[in-house]
Amino acid sequence: MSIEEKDLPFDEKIIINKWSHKNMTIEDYKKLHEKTIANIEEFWSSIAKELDWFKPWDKPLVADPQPPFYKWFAGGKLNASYLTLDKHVASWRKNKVAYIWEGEPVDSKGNPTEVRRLTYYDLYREVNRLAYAMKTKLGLRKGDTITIYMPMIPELPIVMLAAARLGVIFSVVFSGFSATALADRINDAKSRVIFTADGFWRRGKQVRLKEVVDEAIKSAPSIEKVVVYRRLGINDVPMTQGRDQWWSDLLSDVPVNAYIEPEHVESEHPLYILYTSGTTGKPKGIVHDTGGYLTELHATMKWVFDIKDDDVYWCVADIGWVTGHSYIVFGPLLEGATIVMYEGAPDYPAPDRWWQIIERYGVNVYYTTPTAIRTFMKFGDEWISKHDLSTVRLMHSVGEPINPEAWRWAWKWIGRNEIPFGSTWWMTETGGILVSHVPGWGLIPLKPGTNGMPIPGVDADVVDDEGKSIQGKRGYLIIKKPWPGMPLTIWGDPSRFVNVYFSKFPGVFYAGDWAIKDDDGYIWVLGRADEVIKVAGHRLGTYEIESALISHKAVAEAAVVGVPDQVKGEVPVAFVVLRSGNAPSDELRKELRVWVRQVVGPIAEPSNIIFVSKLPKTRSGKIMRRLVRQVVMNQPLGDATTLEDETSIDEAKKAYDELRKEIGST
Ligand code: 6R9
Repeated sequence: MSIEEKDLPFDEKIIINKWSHKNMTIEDYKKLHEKTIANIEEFWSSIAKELDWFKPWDKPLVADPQPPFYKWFAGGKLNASYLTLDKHVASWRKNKVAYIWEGEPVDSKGNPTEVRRLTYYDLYREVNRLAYAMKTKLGLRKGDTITIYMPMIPELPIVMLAAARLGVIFSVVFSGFSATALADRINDAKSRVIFTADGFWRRGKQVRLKEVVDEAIKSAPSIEKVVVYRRLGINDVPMTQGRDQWWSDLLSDVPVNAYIEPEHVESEHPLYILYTSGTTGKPKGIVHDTGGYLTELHATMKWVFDIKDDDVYWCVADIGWVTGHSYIVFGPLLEGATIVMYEGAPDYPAPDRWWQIIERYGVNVYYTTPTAIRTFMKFGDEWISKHDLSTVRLMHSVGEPINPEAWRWAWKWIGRNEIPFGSTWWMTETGGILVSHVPGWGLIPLKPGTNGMPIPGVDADVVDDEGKSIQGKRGYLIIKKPWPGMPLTIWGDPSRFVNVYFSKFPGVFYAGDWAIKDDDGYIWVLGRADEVIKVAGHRLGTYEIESALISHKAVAEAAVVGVPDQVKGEVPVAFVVLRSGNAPSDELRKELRVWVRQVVGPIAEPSNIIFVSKLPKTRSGKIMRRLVRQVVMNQPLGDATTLEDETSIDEAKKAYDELRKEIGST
């Protein structure tokens, strides 16, 4: 839901009186913030010192070989698995619960039938056992790459942590992606091993995963071994002799107390690759380092989430996306937090499942999404009002802009109109939160719908086309100085890294988002300035959906645009030109929707497909998606001087109007 400039309630400020210990005025915040960015090396070093390093760094920040390629804490050595596990196991936290996991299935009374509590010691043991098997049986070594395609079960972080222990670089692929998408990601990372499961529960149904992996491997020849965790216990899972192995068999003879010395990796050693969508081309493998990334997570866990040892913390994301990597796995484990993890759908068996979870475990710190909030608003207040959510003392949302109505609803029903509640802006590329309210550092007044301000140590701004800082007007969000969670590069494509992020405004990071900095200096991120869309918070490239459509035998050309949706924020709508010999029909429309689900994944399915005979293009043949979007939005076209054939717009309009009438939607 993009927020129009005119709708921004710039003057509305809410002071959280109950947050007396660290309230701050806007002026004080800005003054202190200035100091933190004046010397980023010194500032971030003071944070990094709070982690345990095997070897201290020689220099806090080194360009290597030149900007924008940086090494944070160069010369330093550490290990992510050591910091998230061994360190706690050597302390009083040894028997503290790390994960409270709830499976989706419920009994006849609606109570969950599977709840697992894993202490730090449990996790430590499982990670060591798996690392042992990875090393001795699968021959995995520091610098190797593996792919993980697993549902929301504790074994997913266990694989991530075991890999990190060995310095093995992992790439998690969201379990909702299709075989084709999975194969692309395996091939790009050249993984030798893939970890998966037989399946998982979603909305009362079993979703099978192993078959998807088998399909992907047909076109991903680097895979030598497949390790399958039995989550569902289904019997007819296809297993290929010599290649596929059950997790339980792999670990059957590994002693309970197996111990693997954590690899002392360089600060800049890649911890993981995470594929994300961009404007064109295949998804980009964003590479995060170890030392800088963990430093940023440590800082944001304290500042943004104000995490305390007696908190129960819940981030509702899926670990397949960056939010889960940073704020279900590495961030909260680094702090020794107790983390809730839920397998299934928010509305199963009834629309109050999430509220039950908050109540059941007494969640104190809650990290949620605008789409979820809007979905619950639609279900009606009666579902939330019957639950005691009074344990929640702090909350944030992430993934897309939050409209003030959704903010107000959540703040009232979950936040009792009294707790800090922000919308944290960041991206796969940034590693951690960069623009936010920081109640653990200094809380400025809240404004419903805003993202807050750049966090300490982060020099973010909004600029015009010339790169000049602007206020009160829409511009581009940029980060002017390096920050520790920044990507190392794009896996296998360093020049693309420079082109995509550091060329629009040379030397500074271009996020690709529209934003406004208001008169108080608060940042409002409005949405993407490129061909990326956020569907229910999931990041997709319209290009990926177009490629999927074009790969269908009936399709000649396709243009996909994101259009606002009341609940999901945005949904993809496709304009399709058919190859000769194919006629538009409802069956074909349906077939194409299913096709996109299969090629990319269910989240990419277009909400509408409109058949046209031509697409609006420039004289040089480039599809003008901006105009297509204006048609769908029923808005004036704006500058259309480069449009080659105006009848293409008239036709698109007519076709879309007809479809609208047919389905009776807006
Ligand atoms: C963490 C995550 C990144 C894109 C980003 C922006 C949008 C994320 C937001 C937000 C407004 C927020 N975005 N958080 N927009 N307010 N609080 O979502 O990473 O999947 O890489 O998406 O999401 O458009 O550029 P990722």
